Amino acid sequence: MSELNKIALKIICNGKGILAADESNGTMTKRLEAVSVASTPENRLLFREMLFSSEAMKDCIGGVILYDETIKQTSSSGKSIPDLISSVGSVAGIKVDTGAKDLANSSEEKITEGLDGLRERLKKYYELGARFTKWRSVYIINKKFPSKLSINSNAHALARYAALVQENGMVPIVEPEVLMDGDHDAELCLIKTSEVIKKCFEELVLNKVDLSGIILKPNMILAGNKSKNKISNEEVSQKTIECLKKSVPSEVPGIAFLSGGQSDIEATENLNLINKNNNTNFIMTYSYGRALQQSALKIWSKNTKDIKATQNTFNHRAKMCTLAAQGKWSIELENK
Ligand code: 5MM
Repeated sequence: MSELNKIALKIICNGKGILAADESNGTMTKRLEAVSVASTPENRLLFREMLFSSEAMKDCIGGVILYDETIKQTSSSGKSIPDLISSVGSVAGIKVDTGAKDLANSSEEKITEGLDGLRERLKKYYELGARFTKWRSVYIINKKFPSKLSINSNAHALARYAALVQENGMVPIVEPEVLMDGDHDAELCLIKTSEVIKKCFEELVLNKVDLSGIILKPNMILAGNKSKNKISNEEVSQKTIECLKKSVPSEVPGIAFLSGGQSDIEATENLNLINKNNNTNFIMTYSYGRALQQSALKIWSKNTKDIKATQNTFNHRAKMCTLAAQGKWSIELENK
């Protein structure tokens, strides 16, 4: 077993999942202002530190994806944030892309940037304690999109990123996200997501990336958020498994889904069914941002001094997601 494979398994085995807390300052500002909390470096740290020091970290959260600001911050106990995370057996990770920019000659679409100077930045993040990384590509979807240009360019960038990350002893999370926005049906999502993922693996192989040392972070197969043809959670799970079976090479140890704008319960229920129906060898778990944090943020905003209530809310969400990652979640446990 390679070192990279060991790190990947440590992050996602035994029902553990990933807390995506890598919102850039722009996104975090939107999230905090939506609940009337000022977005200062101190408040961003305060909220995140509460999550990282909660009880559920030990048994549920195998890895935390950080943003550049957070990985360099110090916790109230004096420990660095990566040390705080590793002290409970979890692994610190870092978002290394520098964001999605307009794609030349297809301006409705995006290309994720961040390759310039990446090798040097990776060395610094390793020294700070990161052992895995994340790079997210985003794709709009309708009959015309994503275009071949967007699929090819983003896959190329993801693969070059992943190769550099492995060269520096860290596990790359490869995140191609086909967005939920639109009135498309789930069948189109299945077709387009399969095409996107297949192209990513073609490029990963070309770049000689060790597939046993990556984690794939895809979207689930869903109808668009404005679609009139919604499908059941059971169908979501079946179509998602069908897509991954067809497009992901068997060497990949695990798949950690993004929540993508689903409600926290929906993201949990869908993950649970995916695991109940999982007839592959892939570990299927979560790498949720909003679906793990939203409820805790809401509680915190009511009284920013109430650390206990905020942590209790986060603990419950993380426990529910970890049950779902084992196919053991139920609505009764959810409402207990
Ligand atoms: C946590 O949010 C990440 C994006 O932040 P920026 O847009 O500020 O760069 C995002 O990549 C996230 O990790 C994934 O989309 C998963 O989050 P969700 O909320 O979709 O589960």
